[in-house]
Amino acid sequence: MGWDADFSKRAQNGELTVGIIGLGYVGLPTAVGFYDAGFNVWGVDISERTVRMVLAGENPTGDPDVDDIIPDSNSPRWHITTSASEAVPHCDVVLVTVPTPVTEELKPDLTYVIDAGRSVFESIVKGMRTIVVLESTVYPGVTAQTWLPLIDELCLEVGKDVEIAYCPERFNPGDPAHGVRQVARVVGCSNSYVGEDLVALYRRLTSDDVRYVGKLEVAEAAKVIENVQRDINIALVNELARIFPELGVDVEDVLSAAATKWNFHRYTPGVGVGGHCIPVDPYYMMQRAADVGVPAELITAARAVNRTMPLHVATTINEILYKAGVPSGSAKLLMLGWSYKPEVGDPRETPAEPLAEALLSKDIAVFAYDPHIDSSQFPEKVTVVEDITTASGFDLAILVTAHNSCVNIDWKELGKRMRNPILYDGRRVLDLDLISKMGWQVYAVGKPH
Ligand code: SAJ
Repeated sequence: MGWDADFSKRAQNGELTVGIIGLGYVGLPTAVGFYDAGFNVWGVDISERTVRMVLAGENPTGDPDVDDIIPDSNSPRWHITTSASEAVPHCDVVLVTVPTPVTEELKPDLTYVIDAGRSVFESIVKGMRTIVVLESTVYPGVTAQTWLPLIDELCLEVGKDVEIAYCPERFNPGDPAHGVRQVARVVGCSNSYVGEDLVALYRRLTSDDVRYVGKLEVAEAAKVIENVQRDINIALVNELARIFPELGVDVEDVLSAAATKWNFHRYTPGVGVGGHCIPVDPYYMMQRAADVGVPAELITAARAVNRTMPLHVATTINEILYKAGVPSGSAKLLMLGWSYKPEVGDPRETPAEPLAEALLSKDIAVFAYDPHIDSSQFPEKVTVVEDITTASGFDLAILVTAHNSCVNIDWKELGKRMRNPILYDGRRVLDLDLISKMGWQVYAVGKPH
């Protein structure tokens, strides 16, 4: 099996076995997607808990879009295991969807990519020309740099025992309109015949555009800069959100006015940029640029603006509390939302964390309400509020995540229970005129005090 002249036809007929290594936010929906498209699927995860839950039809990820879509483990086309060595020999194609976080020093952490690659290549049946596709976000050059030495070490031969390719995941948690069945893909591979045949395979998965873009590095670079561009765009509006209040101008008024121009792209300032994509991927590009001696000055500067937004907001809030006469060391603050984005329960890189740390360092007691986040996922020093309808005694409430459950609360009743009814809209989504008529003092990121 593996790649041969009939691969494209077998892809079109669903006569391939697809392996997915890593059954997380991206891998599990991908495995389900290929199963639903009619393929024979082997899903592999090192976590016994994940395998156990998936086999029981339960969703081990935090993404509600994955609820209720997991196939029956009795299906002859659905195999879930912790063992790559069991799965890989059955597979024509193996997709690797493992995390690529950054270290504490903000350097790319490729251990998952290396370990997953090794577990696959060790299990390859020689002569099968199994195609191994990396989908995780990396910087240009990583797939070849990490996997080719492993292939050599195991005395495998590209073009005979194995083929490698790169097809970046573009999965957007909590956004069913851009799930694995709907989102456009690009494929990079040094062998154009293999690349074009992988296009035929991915076209069975997604209804959107799929194209071969050339060598691995082109597809690796495309994915990284997609998110770098987003980080820079958000950094621009966050920097403007610091400037315009000093000019007595609300940045949201300016951005809405500018957005009347046909090619102005509207972004929204906020308390910060979270998630496992946007605040992480720029460091990959920065690392690669440093490797080749061309400093990524704009990318680095944009990252710094976004990383320091939580500190900027904490300083502003401290000033607001001081002006309100709240005695230092006695203030109690309520954070509405903890997750990095609305309607998902994902605390990864959430700006809520550095915001809470900055507030606590100013002797402000921090309480947090987020029905999407399990109470065990909050830092110890943050007091979890389980029921917003009884929460009381706070000096300031800040909207950190625009969950419906945090935006559509009974502001009038909460105002009555506040010690000081002061509100800070950290996501610029609230009707502050209406809420101020309910007796709240209202502030917001990018809005003049
Ligand atoms: N954010 C802002 N202002 C904005 C947009 C976002 O402050 O105008 C913040 C969000 O609050 C969040 C962070 O940035 O904390 C990231 O938001 P996001 O909407 O980019 O959400 P992600 O991280 O889930 O990004 C994903 C990415 N998808 C993939 O990597 C496959 C990204 O490339 C998509 O553009 C994005 O979803 C999307 O379009 O929703």
